[in-house]
Amino acid sequence: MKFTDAELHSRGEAPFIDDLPLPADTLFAAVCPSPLAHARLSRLDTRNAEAVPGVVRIFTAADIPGANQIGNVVQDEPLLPAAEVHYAGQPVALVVAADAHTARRAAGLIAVEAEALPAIFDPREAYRQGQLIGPERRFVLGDVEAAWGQCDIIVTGRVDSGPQEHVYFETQTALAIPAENGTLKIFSATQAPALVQRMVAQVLGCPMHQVEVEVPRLGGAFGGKEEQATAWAALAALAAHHLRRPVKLALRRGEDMRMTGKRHPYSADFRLGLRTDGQILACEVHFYQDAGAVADLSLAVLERSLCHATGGYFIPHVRITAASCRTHLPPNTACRGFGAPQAVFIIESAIYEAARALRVAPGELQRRNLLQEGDRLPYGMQVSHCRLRRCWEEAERLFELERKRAAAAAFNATQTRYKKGLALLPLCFGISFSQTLLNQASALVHVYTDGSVSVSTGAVELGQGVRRKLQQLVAGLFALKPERVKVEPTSTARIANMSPTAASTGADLNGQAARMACVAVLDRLKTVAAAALGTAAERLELRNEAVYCDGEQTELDWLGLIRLAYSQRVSLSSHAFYATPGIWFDRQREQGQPFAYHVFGVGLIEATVDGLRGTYQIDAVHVLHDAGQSLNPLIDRGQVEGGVVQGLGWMTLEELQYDPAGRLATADLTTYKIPDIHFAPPVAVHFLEQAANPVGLLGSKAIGEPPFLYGIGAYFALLQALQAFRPDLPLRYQAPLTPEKVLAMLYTDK
Ligand code: LUZ
Ligand code: MOS
Repeated sequence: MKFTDAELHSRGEAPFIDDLPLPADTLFAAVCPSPLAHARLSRLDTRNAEAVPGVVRIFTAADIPGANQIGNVVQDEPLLPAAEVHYAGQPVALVVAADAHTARRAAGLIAVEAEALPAIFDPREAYRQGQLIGPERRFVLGDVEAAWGQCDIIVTGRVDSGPQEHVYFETQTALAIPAENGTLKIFSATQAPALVQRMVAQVLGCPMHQVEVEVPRLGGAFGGKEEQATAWAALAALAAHHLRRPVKLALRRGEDMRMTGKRHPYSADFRLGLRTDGQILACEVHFYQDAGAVADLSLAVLERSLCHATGGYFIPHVRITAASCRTHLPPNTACRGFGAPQAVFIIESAIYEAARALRVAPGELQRRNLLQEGDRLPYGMQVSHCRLRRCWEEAERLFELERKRAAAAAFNATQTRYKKGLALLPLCFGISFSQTLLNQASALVHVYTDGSVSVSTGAVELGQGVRRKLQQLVAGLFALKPERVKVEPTSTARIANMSPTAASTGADLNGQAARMACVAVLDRLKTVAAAALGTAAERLELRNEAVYCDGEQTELDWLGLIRLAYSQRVSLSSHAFYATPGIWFDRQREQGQPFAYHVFGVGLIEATVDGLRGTYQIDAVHVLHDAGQSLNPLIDRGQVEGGVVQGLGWMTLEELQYDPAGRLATADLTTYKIPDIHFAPPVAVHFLEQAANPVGLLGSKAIGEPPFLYGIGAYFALLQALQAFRPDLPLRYQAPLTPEKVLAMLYTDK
């Protein structure tokens, strides 16, 4: 590979699906969205749309040859609705035309005749009406009822967090190309190629082997393409199947924002009991998750929330109840952190409230209750190799916390217009898909006769650098220069049944499989070399593209060895399969060992609030992060920085607003503000040293999602600054804390 993905990105040369050269007879599709949030469909009047010159055909539910169903976890999601619509923006018809502009214009001319039905936009209201997706779940540890009596103080409260748009650079895109004999090749911007393949086959009523899904790379995903790339690929495939011509469907930003789901908003009630010495004894939380209109991944997200309900703390008596509530909004979905950030915001809010009641610094309560080795989590698993206290202690020293606290206090004592706050966020994030079965991966490695290597896995490159990590891993195992190793685009024809590239496990799972495949080839090569050199295979190793025996270079180099093995008819290819050992979860008892390990760390956020304007600045972020023995510290640093900034955005600026009919009012980036280069603070990233992960790939730890959680500290840094203006401030835990809300909190007494 001449350039890595990172190099291609920075040169502006990384091709996405939208950049692929198109076959000459390609047609273009556009979606007609439902204008209503909940309605009974009576008729789609397509006459005006059909009359537009260039329109080739309009597809509706009646055109689906197989099952009109793309629900994965729960079968509750039609590709195109036949009778009812369940959210504004839901695709009701597909227009195919000679060009995208014509298709879009025609889609706008379809009259959706429908009878409006009552719609719900609030998860608590959905809960009251019994609109639940799946049964309510409950995790219990200890005896919470008995524990309340031992508490000196009990605080209660309500916490809300808002939705978050993924804002991947590349919008949802698919290109379906008919090939010979009724087969289809689909280029899909998906984190889950096997899911797209399965759903397309189901919709078309054909075997999965008729459908190949290939992903060159994604321009970001953040969970938004784990489940929600499927519809667009299936729609393009439906049209290509009928018309026997290539069909491309690429959403525009506004369409994408209106039609796809977000991070789940959560509302929660908490009750936290402590002793006066600051030890937390009991915790009760009730989550109301806003699932949107269909199940999507909501139940899996809910499970991760349950698992992270006590954050980085040990609480001996716990009862967590969680409900996934069906509303008439686009189906909410995976988004970096997958329900853990919402849960952690809630427990951190409870602790902040308790600190106020006890008149101690929040950091004191946090430190006192940090998880340690062997502590039991609400799902029964004991933390092992716990590094949280070590992280906290090192962070206090490394970040010069005492000095920073004193400086902020001195600043606040002298300044009237500006006040500073700082907050720490301890991280404990479980790694593995909580659905045990998804923790599997395979890899296919070929060594060609010129000594170059091809690696295929199920990992999708989404900007997180997984290709680079795999390339480096394989080059290391064969002792080759990285340029000799190519990591292939992800394809269902090379790798079957891959799990989505998600849950921060992409490099972990696929890297393990790639390692096993390489080791199998390597073992064969060593046998060949041992025979040729008249020695034992155990004495041999590969180094610097040559064979070494007992540490001495032999006359056999990499290319010579490959040619020798080929001439002796020894296979230069291998396929390998990896399944994370030791994990399980029992949903009857709500107990198990769902995670292979945990990622730890501590983040510090410093903020300054302008009490006149309500605006604020995040001054600096310091992170001490446990990346294990990092596979690539530069990539991991980028993941930490990006995760932190995305977390800051969720807590501060990013606010989606809907009109009373449930239509997104902030469907572009002028009204939905995300952190930009001016907002983003410097993020100082330190990795915990001497931290090899005994159960990770070459000692590494997963990196993708955990650092997002550090951004949650911003909410509490801001609250602290606000309390410096007004010690009697009525605290509210309602993210995002936009400048408008800051002003309202400072100057109104609600
Ligand atoms: N996807 C999923 C995920 O299906 N299960 C998970 O546990 C998960 N965790 C994080 C992100 N995506
Ligand atoms: Mo994800 S939220 O790991 O797709």
